[in-house]
Amino acid sequence: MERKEIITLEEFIIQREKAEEGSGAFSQVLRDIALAARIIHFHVNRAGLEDILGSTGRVNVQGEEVQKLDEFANEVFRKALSRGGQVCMVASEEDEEPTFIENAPAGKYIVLYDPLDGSSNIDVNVPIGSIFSIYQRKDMMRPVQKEDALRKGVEQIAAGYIIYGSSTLLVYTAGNGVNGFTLDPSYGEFFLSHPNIQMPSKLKYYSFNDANFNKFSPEVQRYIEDLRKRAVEEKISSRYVGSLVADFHRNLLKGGLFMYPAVSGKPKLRLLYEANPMAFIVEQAGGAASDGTQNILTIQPQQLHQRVPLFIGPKDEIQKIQSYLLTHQTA
Ligand code: AHM
Ligand code: MG
Repeated sequence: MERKEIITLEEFIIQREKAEEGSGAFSQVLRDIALAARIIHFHVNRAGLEDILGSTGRVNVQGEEVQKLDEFANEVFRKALSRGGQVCMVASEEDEEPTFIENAPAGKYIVLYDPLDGSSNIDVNVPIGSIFSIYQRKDMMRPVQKEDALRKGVEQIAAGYIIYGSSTLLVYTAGNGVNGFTLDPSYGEFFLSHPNIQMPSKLKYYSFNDANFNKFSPEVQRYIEDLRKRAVEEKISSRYVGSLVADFHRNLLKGGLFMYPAVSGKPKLRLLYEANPMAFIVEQAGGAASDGTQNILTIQPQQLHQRVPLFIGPKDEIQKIQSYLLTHQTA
C-alpha cells in the first residue's frame, strides 16, 4: 500500500509561503487562527465537564464567573489574533463594533470572524464551528478605520472554517485551492487530511430549515417544490444540521446545496462573517454562492452586521436557482 506523505499545517504554510514568496506575515495570521482553533477545540470537548455552558453570570465551583462558550471563543480569537502583530483590526459577529489592535497599528491584515457559529447546538453535542475571513489592509498611510472592513468578498485573500465535530478540522483557502487539516488532539497538531478539496458537481443533498417554508418568497417556494419533485429521480436527499459549518462541510465534500432564503423578507445569515468566507471557499472548490440574484462575493457591504439570503452549492444548481428566481419573480 502506498504510504501517504504526512504534512502538518505548519509545514504546509511554510511550503506555500516559499512557493508564493509570501512575506511570512500572512503565515503568522494563519498560525494565530490555528492556535485559537486548538484552544476552542479543547474547551468544546470539555464543555459539559467544565460547566461553562449556561448563561453568563453563573459562578463555577471555584467561585469564578462562568463564561458562555461562544463568548469565550470570541475572546480566544481576539487574543490569538492580537499577539502575532500582523492584524491591525478584527471584527466579530459577537461584537457590535470592530476592535483595533493597539499593539499592531502597522499590521497589514484585517480579520473578520464568527467565533462559534451554530451556538444553539453547543449543549446538545451537535457539531459547531468557527468561520474566518482575511483581508489585506488597503491604505497603510493612515490609521485603520471601521469602514476598512466593509469590503466585497472578492477582495478576501483567505477564508476558512474550523468544524468541531467527530474530529476537529480546519479548512481554508488562500485563493489557491481548498485544503483541510485534521487536528490530532494527542499531539495538538493539524495534519493535512483533505488536500485540494473539490465539490462534486452532482447535487446529492439539499439543506434548509423546512419549518420556514411558508415564510419563503413564492418563487423560492416554487423552486423548492420542483427540487422535491426531482429528488427521487435524481437521488437527492435532504440533510439539515442547523450549524452552517457542519451543513456546509458535508455539502462541500459530498455535493450539496445549502439555502437560507429570507424568512418573511428577512435574511438571517451575515454577509461578512458567514456568507463571504463560505462563498470564497466554495468557489475555490468549484462551486458557487448567490443571494438569489447575484454572486455573494460581488456584494458591496454597507454595514458590518449586514444579513443576506444565501444559496451555496454546486455551480450548476446555483445558476439554476438564479435563473429560476429571476423568471418566476412576482411583480
Ligand atoms: P448563529 O450565528 O446565531 O449561531 O446563527 C447561525 C446559524 C447557522 O449556523 C445555521 O445555518 C443557522 O443559524 C440555522 O438557523 P435555524 O436554526 O433558523 O435553522
Ligand atoms: Mg453565526
